[in-house]
Amino acid sequence: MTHLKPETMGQQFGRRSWAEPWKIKMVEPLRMISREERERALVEAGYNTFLLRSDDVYIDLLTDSGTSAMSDRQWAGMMLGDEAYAGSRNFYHLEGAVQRHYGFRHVLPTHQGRGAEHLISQVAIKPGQFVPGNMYFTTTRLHQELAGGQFVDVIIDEAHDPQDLHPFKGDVDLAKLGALIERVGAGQIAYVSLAGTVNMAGGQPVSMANLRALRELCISHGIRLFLDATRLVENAFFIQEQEAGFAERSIAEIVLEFCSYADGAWMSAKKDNLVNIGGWLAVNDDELFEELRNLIVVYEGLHTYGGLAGRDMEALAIGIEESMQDDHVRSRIGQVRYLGELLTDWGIPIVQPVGGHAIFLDARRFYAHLVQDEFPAQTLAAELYLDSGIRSMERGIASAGRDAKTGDHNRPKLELTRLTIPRRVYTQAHMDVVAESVKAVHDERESTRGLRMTYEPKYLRFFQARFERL
Ligand code: P71
Repeated sequence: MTHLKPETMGQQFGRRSWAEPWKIKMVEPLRMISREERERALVEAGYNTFLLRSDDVYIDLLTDSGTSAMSDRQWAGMMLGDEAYAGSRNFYHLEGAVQRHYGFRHVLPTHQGRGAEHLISQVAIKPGQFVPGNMYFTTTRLHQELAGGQFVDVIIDEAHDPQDLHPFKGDVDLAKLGALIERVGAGQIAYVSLAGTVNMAGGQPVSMANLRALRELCISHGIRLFLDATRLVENAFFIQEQEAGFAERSIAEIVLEFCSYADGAWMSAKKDNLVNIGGWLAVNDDELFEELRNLIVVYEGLHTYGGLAGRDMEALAIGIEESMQDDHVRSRIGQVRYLGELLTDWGIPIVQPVGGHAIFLDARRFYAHLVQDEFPAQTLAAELYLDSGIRSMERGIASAGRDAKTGDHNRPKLELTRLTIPRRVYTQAHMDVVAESVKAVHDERESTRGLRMTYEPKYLRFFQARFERL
């Protein structure tokens, strides 16, 4: 065997290395069970990674939602929880942090993102109205539909092609939106629902230029624009890096400008904002706020806690500040990209360009011999778990559910398996182990069989569906 000279990660890519802007103060042991035990656990879970026990998982890349490590400052903040039923001081800290960093006037805490989605959908959608958006997200679309709305995908076509290298695949196709307005009339459009970055497209960003043009189009038709701000900080990183005129602007400044073009936003704070639970909803309009503040007491709690403990709101207020720091965002996305660079170099099909929060394996090309109805992405998630105990998430035909009218499967173009990287949790060595496991599963791809669904729940079926090997 030839002896290769070891090189650091930076040297391999011809640059100086950088490192995470933190050090580790507390560790949580990981456990790896044997291959036989994993096989048993997988059958028991019906080949659905959502149904595995986390004790049976080695490296957990199911989601970046609520799985981040909090800082020492956030933990200290937890001890300063003011658990008053009404008017907790931590609420005012949270309100101030959202106002300062996202720029909206009125703020409501919610138990998590979907709590906020529920409220905004119920208040801002009239039955029969349309809700155009830059690709669907599962919970977002469901709440829009439950409020009587109909989601319409107006993202650019490039977003549906995993190999297209467009730098802003989250952009809205203004011609598609214009055609919808023409067809149904502006009055039949509840609002435009814009996510930055776009989760289901692979964590792909929206450009500021596109948003500015979108804003103008909305204003000219009197249509409101609401943001899904869940991973907006990550979106700002791509604007800073890729869009002309933003290289010298901070992440915080870019986020603030982005939000200035919107009428409000909902947030799953479990992602960008670095907390294990929480969300918020923020709007500018007084009347709209009035209605939301009234509805929140029915579903979430009083408007100064919205389903969160005082300590949760404090950790969230601090998490918002930390999430805006440039060196934090750079190392977070840098880690995702490192994994992406390895897999790309080894010829493993992934969504390109690599987005903000995850590597999305392209299961269609990975398992070219499986048809979509054999659940290639679900199969890949199962095989990865079997190989190494790594947990990933299906984002394909199972996630897309059924057509509300015809009852047939929705068959999305993207059939993906997501390796989602929690923030501040795993190291570069973990990424190496993950990459090698993906490669091992890839090497065995031709002998892999697909799955059949044996149990299908009515709502968001992917969470609890069960499968069997074909
Ligand atoms: C993710 C999640 C969590 C999740 C949700 C549904 C199915 C599987 C996993 C949640 C989001 C999100 C965006 C863009 C709103 C929510 C809901 N993502 N918008 O990616 O990504 O927030 O989970 O706090 O209710 O694993 P919530």
